Amino acid sequence: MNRFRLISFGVAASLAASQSHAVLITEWDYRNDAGFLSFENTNENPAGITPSGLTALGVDYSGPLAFGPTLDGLPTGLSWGNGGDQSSLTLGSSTGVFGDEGRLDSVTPGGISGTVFTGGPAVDGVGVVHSNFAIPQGSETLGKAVVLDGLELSVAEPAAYGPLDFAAPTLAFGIYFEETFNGISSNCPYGDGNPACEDLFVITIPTEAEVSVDVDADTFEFSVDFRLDNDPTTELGQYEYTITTLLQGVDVIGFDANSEQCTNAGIAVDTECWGFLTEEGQDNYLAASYRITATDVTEPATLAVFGLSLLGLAGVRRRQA
Ligand SMILES: [Ca+2]
Ligand SMILES: [Ca+2]
Ligand SMILES: [Ca+2]
Repeated sequence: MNRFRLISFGVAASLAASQSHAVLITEWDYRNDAGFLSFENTNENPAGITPSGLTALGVDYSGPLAFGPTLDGLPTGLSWGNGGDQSSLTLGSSTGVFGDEGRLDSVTPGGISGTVFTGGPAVDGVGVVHSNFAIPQGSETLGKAVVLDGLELSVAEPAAYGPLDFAAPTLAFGIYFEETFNGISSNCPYGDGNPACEDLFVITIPTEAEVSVDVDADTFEFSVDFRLDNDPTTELGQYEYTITTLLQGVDVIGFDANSEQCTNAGIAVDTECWGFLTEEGQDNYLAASYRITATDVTEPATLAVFGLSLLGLAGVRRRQA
């Protein structure tokens, strides 16, 4: 009994000691912008794909996946087709308001700034609109694009640590587009064929992200961890932060590893992949939002939380099987 008390006291004392100088960042200012790093038609050249807009928010790119000092100067829109009969992709921030069938009412092209609280609700980020309209036969169509998505954080609270700028891990998404034939809806490769065959975007995300998908809820999430200081004994190093990006508003579809869709998108062998289906004849809004959570890396409870998230992933896998 005495020994147990002694050990308990020892653990409590050491926890208290290790946490006495821990500083949790509770509030962040953020800037998020995204642009097309590259794009090509189905013949693997850029002919017939017209870029528009430019990223200009000055999002810092000095993170571990740096592509340059800032994200500025990348196109935010792509269009294909001729004259008045065009389809397009537009990167922009959503209002966060969902309209009929989960789709957004409006999107503002370009980046977005705001405030996000650690452990708080998700905040608006830069999403994408696919304006999906019939284009003339023989037109070039989009085949593949790479989107560079940058999130820059600076510490707002505690104020004593601000404004500590931090370039969160830079993400490069691959988008592989399949423009489907619209003629006979009973022969559609994907979706319900109403009002015509839905088009498909298979996405690839960086290997450092942890993916969690709920196909039934049409929610695609991925998380990336970061630290303000890699030394856990320092006051800023005791917490690891996780940025989770949520993509919502468009039907999510899963594909088996080594399927035609995953292989065409360049997904590694034996790796499942996911896509988004977009309806013909309308604007399809895929909204992006972010949330930030923190974990005390000095607490053994981290292991329990990690174990639970693995169980969650196992559940997702089972549902898709
Ligand atoms: Ca189409
Ligand atoms: Ca189609
Ligand atoms: Ca439909």
